[in-house]
Amino acid sequence: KKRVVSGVQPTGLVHLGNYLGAIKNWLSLQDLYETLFFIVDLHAITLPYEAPQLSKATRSTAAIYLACGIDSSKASIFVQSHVRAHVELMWLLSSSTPIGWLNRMIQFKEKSRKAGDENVGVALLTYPVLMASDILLYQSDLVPVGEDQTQHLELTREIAERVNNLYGGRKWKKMGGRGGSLFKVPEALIPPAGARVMSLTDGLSKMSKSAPSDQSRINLLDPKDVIMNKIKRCKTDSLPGLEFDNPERPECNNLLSIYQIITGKTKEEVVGECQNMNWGSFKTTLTDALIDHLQPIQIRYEEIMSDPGYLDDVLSEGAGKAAEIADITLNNVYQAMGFLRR
Ligand code: AQP
Repeated sequence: KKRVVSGVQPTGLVHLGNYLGAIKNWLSLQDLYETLFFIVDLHAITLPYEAPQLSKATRSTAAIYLACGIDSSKASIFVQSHVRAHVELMWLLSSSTPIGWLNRMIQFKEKSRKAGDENVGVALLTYPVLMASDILLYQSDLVPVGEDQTQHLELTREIAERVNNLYGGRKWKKMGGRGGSLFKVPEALIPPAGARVMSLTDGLSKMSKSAPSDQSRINLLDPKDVIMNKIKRCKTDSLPGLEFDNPERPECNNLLSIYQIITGKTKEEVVGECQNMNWGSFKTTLTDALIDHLQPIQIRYEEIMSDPGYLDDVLSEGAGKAAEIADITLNNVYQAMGFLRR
């Protein structure tokens, strides 16, 4: 079976974008592939954060994975920092990553501009090397990536190739290894179209955890009345009828797309049902569909959170399975790079 890895940062509340763009797609992946889904807590400290919130958000995100239907008997579910190899391999990889490669990362440029110089730690620059480590440790074949992550995956591929050339093959054999590639070079798994969820208050920017206004996103754990209120107040337009793909109507396209994915209907079905609706009745229809979809997830979430022992067991078993794979890669790299082994 091919191996797939993916993760979400515990930086805040998991929102509809994370769910429709990532977690929901993992459900079919766990049946097709060998999957490892982690909570990338080490990535969550690359921008200023609140320490007491980190562990809470980490548990909560893990519980959300399970509540959404990620199944620990199919996928390994674990916390990134519980598998020490992530940080160790990152250091080894960083010695072969030119600073220029990191300086050109768009996300670094954008996030550092927003955060201001005083708030930009070195980790924000080296973040993509940790992401490369997350992927390469597991010899992953496929990585589901949104548009915003394609540049980072390309960098991962470049780092893998460079380290394979510098230390793999015959050179590794000389060091007592088996030779061949140290890392598999992973491919992107492009998520289904329409899975990019935009902000409720601006159809041109993505729904995001870090956007200052909570009004701009639906969080997976938002209660009924909050969802109702957010949809009621979300940005719309004053054109008649509703339509997909009109560049003049990004909000309209976004809300219809959310409705389509959440109900599992085809685009044609949604057009047939909604094209003549006014905003008032569509908003009610969308709110009902969101509540219907999210309520069972919220109920399962509460059950999981009320049994901490269960969650601990899942995470500990997941970390154990992940570490077994990760340690093999890490030891090979140490050997190939010439480190004295105990
Ligand atoms: N709006 C979105 N639409 C579709 N997919 C999205 N993802 C995030 N936002 C959307 C996907 O969720 C996964 C986990 O993302 P992350 O935790 O690494 O955070 P992020 O990509 O930086 O996005 P966030 O959650 O909104 O956080 P901030 O505010 O920090 O940018 C990824 O697969 C991502 O593509």
